[in-house]
Amino acid sequence: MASSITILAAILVLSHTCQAYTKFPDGFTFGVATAAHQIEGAWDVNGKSENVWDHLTHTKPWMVADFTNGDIACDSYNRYQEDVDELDYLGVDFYRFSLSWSRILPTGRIDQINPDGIRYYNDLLDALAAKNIEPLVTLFHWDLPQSLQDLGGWANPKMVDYFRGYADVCFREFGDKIKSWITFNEPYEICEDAYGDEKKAPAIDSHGVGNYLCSDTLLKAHAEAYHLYDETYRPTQNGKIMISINSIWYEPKDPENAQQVTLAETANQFKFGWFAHPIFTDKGGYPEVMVANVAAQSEGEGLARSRLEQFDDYWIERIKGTSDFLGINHYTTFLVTGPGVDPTAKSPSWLKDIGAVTTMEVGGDSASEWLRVVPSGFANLLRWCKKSYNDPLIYITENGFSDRGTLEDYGRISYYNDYLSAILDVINDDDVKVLGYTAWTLMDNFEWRAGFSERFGFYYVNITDPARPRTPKLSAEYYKQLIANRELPQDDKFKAPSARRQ
Ligand code: GBH
Repeated sequence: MASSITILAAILVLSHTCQAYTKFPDGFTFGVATAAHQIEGAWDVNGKSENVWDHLTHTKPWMVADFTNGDIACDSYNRYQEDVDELDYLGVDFYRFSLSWSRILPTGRIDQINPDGIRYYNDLLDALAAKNIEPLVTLFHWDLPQSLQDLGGWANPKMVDYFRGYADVCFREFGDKIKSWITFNEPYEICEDAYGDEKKAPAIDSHGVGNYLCSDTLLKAHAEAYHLYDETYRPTQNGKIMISINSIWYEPKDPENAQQVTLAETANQFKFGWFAHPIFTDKGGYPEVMVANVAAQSEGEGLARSRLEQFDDYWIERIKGTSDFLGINHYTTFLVTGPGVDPTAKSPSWLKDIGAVTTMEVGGDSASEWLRVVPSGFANLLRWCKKSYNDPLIYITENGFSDRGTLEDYGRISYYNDYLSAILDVINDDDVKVLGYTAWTLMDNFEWRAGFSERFGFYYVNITDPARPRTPKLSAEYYKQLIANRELPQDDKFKAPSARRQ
C-alpha cells in the first residue's frame, strides 16, 4: 500500500514537472540591468560631482561590509565597450542602465550641464545601437548629488522641481535614442532604507517621519517627470515611461489563519501599495489601511496629526495613471506570523506602523540574508498585481540571486529557472500580462552596503585587478541559450552535479 502511494505520488510529481511551461510567448523580451553608481567608477573624473554614495563611503567607510566603494567599481566609465560586448554575447534584446545625475548636472540643478556626462552617455547609447540593443534607462537609481542632499534631499519638497529639471535635460539630450524610460528605481528603498533607516545612503534614519516626507516628494516628482515627457517629448520621441517598484512579497505563514492572511495583505499594501496604489488604482492616494494604521499609531504617540501626510485632490489626480507599464523588481518572499511589533522595529517607524511580525524562515538561501528563494511567492505577487491594479502591462525590471562569487553558479541558474518558470505559469494559467524580463545583473558590481561581498552577476569581476577583468559564469551560458531559443534550457550541464539525471 505504502509503495503504491509512493509510486502514485511520483507519477503525479513527474507529470506535473513534464507539464511545466518552458516556451516564452512571441514578443516577450529579455534584458539585463545595472546602475550607474554600481558599475561606472570615475567618481570625480571630468566634471562629475560627489553623490550621496560617494559621500557616505568616503566619510564612513565602515558602513560597507568589505570597505569597498564605487570609486572605480567595474570601471564602466572607461570600459563601457566591454559591457556592450558582453551584452552582445548574451544576445539580450535590451540593456537597462541608469544615468548618473551628478555626472550630467554637477550642481544637481540645471544651471550647469557637464558636456563630458552628455558625451559619455551618447557614446554608450551609440555603442548599444551598433549592436541592436535597446536601451531601457533609469533616471534615478539612488545616486543623488550630495549638493541636493545638503538641502534635505527627498525630504525637501523643492526636489520636485530639481528632478523635473534633471529629467528635462535627459529627455532633451538623449530622447532621440531612448524609447523606454524609468523614473525611479525602487521608491520604497529610497524612502524607507535611506530616510527612514540607515540601510542606504544618505542614511538619515528619520524613522516614521522622513520616510513619509520622502514618499510625498518622490511621488510628485515622478508624476511631474511623467507629465513632462507625456506632453512635451512623447509627441515627437514616441517612447514609454514607467516606474520600477520593488516588492518583498508577504504571505501568511499559515494560509488557513485568517488573521495572518489579513496582516499579509496589510504588509503588501505598506510595501508595494505605498507607491503602487497612488499610481495604478482608480482611487489613487495611499492605500486605505496604510492611512488608517499610521493615523492610529500617530494618535497613540500623542501627535495631533498623522505622520503620513495625504495628497490633496489635485495631487491625487496628478499622480494617478502616470506609468505606461508596471515595472516590478522582485527578489524574495517573507512570511507573516502574527500581529504585533516586529522585534527589529524602531519607534515610530514604517515597520511598527504595519503592526505585523514577519519571518524570513522560508525557502532556500543565498549570500544575502534578506534574499530567500521562493519562486511560488513571485507567482502569487504577479497574480495579486493583476487583481489589485486593473490587469496592468508588466515588465519585470529586476530579478536575481547572490552568491559569494563562483564560476559554476548552479544556485543562480536554478533561481532563474524557477523564477522564470513562475512567470510562465502566471502568463499561461492566469493571463497575467508580463511583457519582458530583466535579470539583475550583467556583472558583479558594487552591491551598496554589501560592497563586493554579495555577487549577482552573469560575469565574475576580479576587483583586485585594475583592469577589472570579467569572466562569464555558467549562468551567462544559461541566459544566452535561454534568449537564443526563447525557452528554458533543459540541458543537464546547467544542473548541479547532484541534481543531474544519470
Ligand atoms: C535591488 O534592490 C537594487 O535595485 C539593485 O541596485 C541591487 O543591486 C539589487 O537589488 C540587489 O540587491 O541587508 O537589511 O540592509 C533590491 C531590494 C532592498 C535588497 C534592501 C537589499 C537591503 C536589506 N533591496 N535590501 S539589508
